Amino acid sequence: MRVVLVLGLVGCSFSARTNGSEPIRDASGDAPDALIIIDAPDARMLADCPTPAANCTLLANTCLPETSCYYRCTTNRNWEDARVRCHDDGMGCLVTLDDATENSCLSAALQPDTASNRYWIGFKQTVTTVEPAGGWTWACGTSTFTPSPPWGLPPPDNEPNDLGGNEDCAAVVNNAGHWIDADCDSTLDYVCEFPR
Ligand SMILES: [Ca+2]
Ligand SMILES: [Ca+2]
Ligand SMILES: [Ca+2]
Repeated sequence: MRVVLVLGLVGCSFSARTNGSEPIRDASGDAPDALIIIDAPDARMLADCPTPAANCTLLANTCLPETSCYYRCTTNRNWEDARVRCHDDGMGCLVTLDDATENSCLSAALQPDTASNRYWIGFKQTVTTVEPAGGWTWACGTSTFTPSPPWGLPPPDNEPNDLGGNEDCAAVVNNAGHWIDADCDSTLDYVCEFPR
């Protein structure tokens, strides 16, 4: 019996003995293989990205399309409002930057379009007794990545610097994926990330 299965999630082929509870023995005593052929697709099936909110644009197939859907949102909001809008508009979370690849790709893709040349990410200082670099956590996820050198900007533009004692939210300065700490009440563009 030839059984052909097409699976969308498995990128491999294999054969197996399948004839019910016991293998059929041939004259040699060996059980012949009933071949299951699994056609291997080139890419796994991906869920559609949610429809962007009115002020947001989906970055379709731009950065890590098999991992996440990214949205550039251009209605300036403070950090907390941006965080809530990503969630309530069904676009996931303020982006979690997991590594240099993700950070660099997004900053390069967004540079021509981001009005203020910077955007909120999901990094916030939740413990402010360890200024300026301690106590930072992600709104979603557990990334330990920060750009190198620390936050990407060499001296004299050291960041984070808690300028004015009031900078507890992180934004990307959109030239080479450098980060800054900024006043959470500042109103900036923001980027949402929806895991696929
Ligand atoms: Ca991410
Ligand atoms: Ca701070
Ligand atoms: Ca700063």
